[in-house]
Amino acid sequence: MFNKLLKGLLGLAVSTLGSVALAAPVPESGDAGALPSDAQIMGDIGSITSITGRIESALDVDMFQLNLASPATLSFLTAATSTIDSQLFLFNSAGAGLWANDDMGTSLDAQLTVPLASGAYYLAVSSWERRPLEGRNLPIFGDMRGMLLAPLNPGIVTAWGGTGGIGDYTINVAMAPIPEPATWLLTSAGVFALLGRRRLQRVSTKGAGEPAK
Ligand SMILES: [Ca+2]
Ligand SMILES: [Ca+2]
Repeated sequence: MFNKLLKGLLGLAVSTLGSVALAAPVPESGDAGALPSDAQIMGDIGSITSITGRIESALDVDMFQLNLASPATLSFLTAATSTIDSQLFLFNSAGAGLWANDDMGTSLDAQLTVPLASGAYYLAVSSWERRPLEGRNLPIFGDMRGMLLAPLNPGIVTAWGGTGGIGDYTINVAMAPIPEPATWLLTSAGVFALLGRRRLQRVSTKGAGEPAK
């Protein structure tokens, strides 16, 4: 049974490596839209290692729709090779703001690292200081440097305000799965049961070799 478990785990590791090997950089196709209705559809986030594109005018914003198959901590990091003062914005499947960042630390490159449930999300990239607005034309996020920002206003993104610089970007994508508590409990219980059984087997084998009292 222990060998079976080991084989199962090795199989899982090999299939995980296989899926990682299939992940690839994805370029912006033409000019990605700026709102959920015309965002570029990217599919499964696990198949993407990076997104490359271009902010081609002072008003350009690129939005990408991503699907997360299971809970994970996702990292979107604008690479230092990018030639814009990048900002990253994450929206839920309805287009409401979740998280934003302009600069992380002393860098002008934006970064988002956040735990997320499975589902559809919209990631937008813009040049500072082009920012998302909700239906009343209020900014969805504030404009503070160096930190992860939660939304100021809960409305969904309907437009963008301000202008930004022109240039290229690369957003590196990384994903660390979050095990579901129930799965962990079941796995731990299984491993403890297995270890307990092996220990009992050892004790009984040892006991069999001892002289009877
Ligand atoms: Ca673009
Ligand atoms: Ca920035």
